[in-house]
Amino acid sequence: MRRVDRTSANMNSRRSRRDSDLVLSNFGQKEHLFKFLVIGDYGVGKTALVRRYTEGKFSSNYKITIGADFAIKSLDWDPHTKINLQLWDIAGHERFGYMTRVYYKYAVAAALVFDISRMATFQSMKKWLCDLREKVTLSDGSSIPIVLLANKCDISVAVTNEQIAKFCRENGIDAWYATSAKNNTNVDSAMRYLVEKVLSAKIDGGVRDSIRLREASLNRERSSCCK
Ligand SMILES: Nc1nc2c(ncn2[C@@H]2O[C@H](COP(=O)(O)OP(=O)(O)OP(=O)(O)O)[C@@H](O)[C@H]2O)c(=O)[nH]1
Ligand SMILES: [Mg+2]
Repeated sequence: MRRVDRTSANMNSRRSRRDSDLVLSNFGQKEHLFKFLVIGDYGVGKTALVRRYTEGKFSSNYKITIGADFAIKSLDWDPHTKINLQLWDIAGHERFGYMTRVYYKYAVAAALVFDISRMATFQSMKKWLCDLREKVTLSDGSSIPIVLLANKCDISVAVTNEQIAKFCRENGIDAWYATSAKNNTNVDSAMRYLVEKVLSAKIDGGVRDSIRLREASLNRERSSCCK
């Protein structure tokens, strides 16, 4: 996975193409580039999920993510559509939190990840959700599609399905999956769900222009969701 420099200037200068765009290939095939975020507390398995999805690999070693990494996965969605997913794996440790605004920019969907064996990481979901909704909206003011991932379902469970379903109901999250990066459980399905949501929301054409990062002053209006 590629490490992302922790300054917006470097990030912009290193981009070879826009974060989210639509191009027509020579063969009349539509090609999309979608930026997805993977967020949640440290150690919940964000990097492991991204690695599982993009490389088909898993390691039991924990190597903390510094700042953010990203990885690309190309999907031949249908005979007319190719999708390049840019998965941004955001460091979960609080000391990197000050950069989330930059990392979230131009995202069109997000996976919120917690560790199903650690209740505290589930309780943090509200904070991550609020942060995301405050900082990223579509041009019509709606929030980007979100999926909740209860990761490490291959080990002991500390959060029940009922608790997860209730959280989703109360917070407007339409889907959640019990995942295991280790056993490759539901990782593809969760990502597929997000792609379908983005495509069906018809934000695929000129996505970049349809996403805007809210200014700090606007954020204050919505900050109540975390209270
Ligand atoms: N059993 C099990 N272990 C997992 C799973 N996913 C991740 N892990 C382990 O959990 C630890 C943390 O995983 P990471 O993917 O590095 O966690 P992270 O969320 O990226 O953490 P930060 O980079 O600090 O934000 C590692 O030791 C992984 O091997 C899983 O599905 N099952
Ligand atoms: Mg990581």
